[in-house]
Amino acid sequence: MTRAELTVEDYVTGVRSGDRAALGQAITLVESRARRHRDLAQAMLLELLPLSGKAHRVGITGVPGVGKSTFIESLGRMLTAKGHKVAVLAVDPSSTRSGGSILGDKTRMEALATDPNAFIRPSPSGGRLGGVNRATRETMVVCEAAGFDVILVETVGAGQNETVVADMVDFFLVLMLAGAGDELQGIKKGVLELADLIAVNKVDSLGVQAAHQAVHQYKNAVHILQPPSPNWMVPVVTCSGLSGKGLDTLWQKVEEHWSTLSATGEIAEKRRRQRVNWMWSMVEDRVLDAVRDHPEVKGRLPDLLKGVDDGSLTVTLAATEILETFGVSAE
Ligand SMILES: Nc1nc2c(ncn2[C@@H]2O[C@H](COP(=O)(O)OP(=O)(O)OP(=O)(O)O)[C@@H](O)[C@H]2O)c(=O)[nH]1
Ligand SMILES: [Mg+2]
Repeated sequence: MTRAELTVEDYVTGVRSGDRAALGQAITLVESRARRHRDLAQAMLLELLPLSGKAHRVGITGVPGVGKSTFIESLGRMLTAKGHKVAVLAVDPSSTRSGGSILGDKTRMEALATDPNAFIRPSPSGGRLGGVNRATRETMVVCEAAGFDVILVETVGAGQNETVVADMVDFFLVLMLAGAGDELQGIKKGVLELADLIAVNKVDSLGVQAAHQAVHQYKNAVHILQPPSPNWMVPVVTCSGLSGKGLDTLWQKVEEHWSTLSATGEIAEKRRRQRVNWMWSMVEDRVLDAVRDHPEVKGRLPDLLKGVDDGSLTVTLAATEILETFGVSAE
């Protein structure tokens, strides 16, 4: 059967039955930017939504080469061995440019990719961050409805992606390397502010002293930041994605975070806030697209840009004219 022939019920039944081909098709539907797919996708999501929400959603970030893919492969396998069903999603709007990294991931996550209790989905290609964001959040719903109880969302630590991912997960994990200041690692202080846990990775290649020093350094960095919750002090641990060392302890922290913050109601509150943020960011995206695509706005734009450029027009006047041309009055 081709995708065009599938009904909402076909998708829902397929996803619920745990059929992987159906899961893949449902995600492709969610990722589609075609108007006719959008209504179908939303109708499907409406039915899947009550079945979702029970999974641990964990975001994982770190600079290129920190070992994210290797880490996720080991952690994923450890979790499936414990009986979990693990979905791995990626948020990386630049993945079309670095197409090689997806290929690399396929080989790096070889064992996980063939694990019947794991499901790996790279980011939708060619998307802007807003689009990738929407698709990933909705893919999460589909995976949870399909029975996945751990969702790992990977993103490259190199820009605004981290904030976007931190705002769609319950737990945000930052992988770091030892022996380099955060400036050297190209990671901004802002990322540490988002962290629920910091893991110094590749500990297998470190001496005891160096590992200890790195932990100390990040503990100091975390210490001066506001904790993400009064009930959660950000732990700094060491691990090795390659050898699997430390992953057990690390996952215990994730579980501990989940049980503590579930009990206080903070997980539920965080998710509620995330949904509201998501709604508004989607409104912003759509409105901005509509304004930019408006034929009359497009016609006026060259003159307005020129005016803003050469200083003959104030920015406020230009913005006001764009909005009025679009149909939003200044008052
Ligand atoms: N010694 C050691 N090497 C590791 C470890 N994890 C990853 N590596 C190596 O580090 C390199 C990068 O690992 P990846 O897992 O691809 O890193 P990544 O963060 O996914 O990289 P990008 O996808 O490019 O952002 C590879 O050569 C790995 O073999 C580790 O725990 N210990
Ligand atoms: Mg990778």
